[in-house]
Amino acid sequence: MKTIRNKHLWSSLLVGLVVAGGVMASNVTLPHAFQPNSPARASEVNANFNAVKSSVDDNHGRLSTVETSVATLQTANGQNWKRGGNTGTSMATDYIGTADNQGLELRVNTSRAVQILPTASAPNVVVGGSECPASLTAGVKGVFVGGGNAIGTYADCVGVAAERHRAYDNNVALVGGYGNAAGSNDATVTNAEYASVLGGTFNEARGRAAAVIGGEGNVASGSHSAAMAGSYNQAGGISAIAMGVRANAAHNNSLVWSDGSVTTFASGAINQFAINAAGGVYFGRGVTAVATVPSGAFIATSTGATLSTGGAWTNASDVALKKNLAPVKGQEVLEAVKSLPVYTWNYKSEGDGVRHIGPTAQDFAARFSLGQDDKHIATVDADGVALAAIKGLAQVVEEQRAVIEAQRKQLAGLEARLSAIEKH
Ligand SMILES: [Ca+2]
Repeated sequence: MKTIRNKHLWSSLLVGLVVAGGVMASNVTLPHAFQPNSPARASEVNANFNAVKSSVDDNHGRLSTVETSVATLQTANGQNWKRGGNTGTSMATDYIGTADNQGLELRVNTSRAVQILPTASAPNVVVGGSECPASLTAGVKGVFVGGGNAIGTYADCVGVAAERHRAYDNNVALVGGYGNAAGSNDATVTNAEYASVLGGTFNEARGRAAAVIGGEGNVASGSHSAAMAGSYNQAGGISAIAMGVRANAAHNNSLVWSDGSVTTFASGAINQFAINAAGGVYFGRGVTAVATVPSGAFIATSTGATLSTGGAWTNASDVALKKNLAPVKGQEVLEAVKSLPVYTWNYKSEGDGVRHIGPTAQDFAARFSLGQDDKHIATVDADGVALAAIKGLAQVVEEQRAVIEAQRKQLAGLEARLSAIEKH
């Protein structure tokens, strides 16, 4: 065997072997060192070579492991979500989230922005920070809590339950606002599902499928009820609606609107539509200007007809609203009235004991041809017929009075003549 006498030659050989592999070699401790002018035994040289071979073999194994890991990482990298967006994904199999019973949290600038919380079925989604966190009753599912105080700008809400958004039942939603609650705060999370509060402050949608739309201090406790905007409204009846200020729709299917001029304004019966409006009520048709309720009117309409604050229905009769004015012969109207049947009767929709008096619309129309059809009698026409008949009757009376006066004068003349005869 050839003898190697130079230690530096050994070092160059080892470095070359390692660098040729492309990786750093592990440390090698050579069992023998050779000195200049000292013979190197074959066994010692072989031992050194064996040590080098063992190290090279070890590095080979390590490289194989690294190559396998790199291949695995390359494969995994192709499946990761990328900042620049992915291609070739499938909603059926690809998703961001967890595969176990752990939630997912999104943060910005280290602050919580969104929490997605797992349940046995529909997850709960809470948008907002942790400074003023929403309160979700244990066991609820399918809940959505949007911004509002959940964003967490009111530090004083921490520890004050009423100032947090609260979700008491399954599948409720609190979209925004502050200190709102959806669902009923009781022992079950299924008796007021689908309730929601759109916004506002300290509103509560307690009934099943109930809703509050903004405002403050509104409560919709009836199922399918709604308290809409305004403040301190209550919708306690089923499918009831309360609007304005301090309106109380306590009965089923009632709709109550109040202006806040009173402490409370409540429905009085089911299926009732109740309005409390100190500024009056206006009904318009095709109105493009401001709704105006004249002084002295409670209900005004775009037709000009009103209900006075004293309780009198008042027809529109302004000459400016009229055309084709034609004179009326009072005695002709009187003759028609004389032939007009007049009855006492009751409406079918009212009780038999509620009696009225007047002609039928058909008899009225047959004689006067007034109004829109022969099914109705407008009060303005009935009044007009009565006035015209009165004028006709007054004319008759006046003519009779003239006859009587003439007869009186004739009688006076006769009496004078008779008296003169009797004196003779
Ligand atoms: Ca409940």
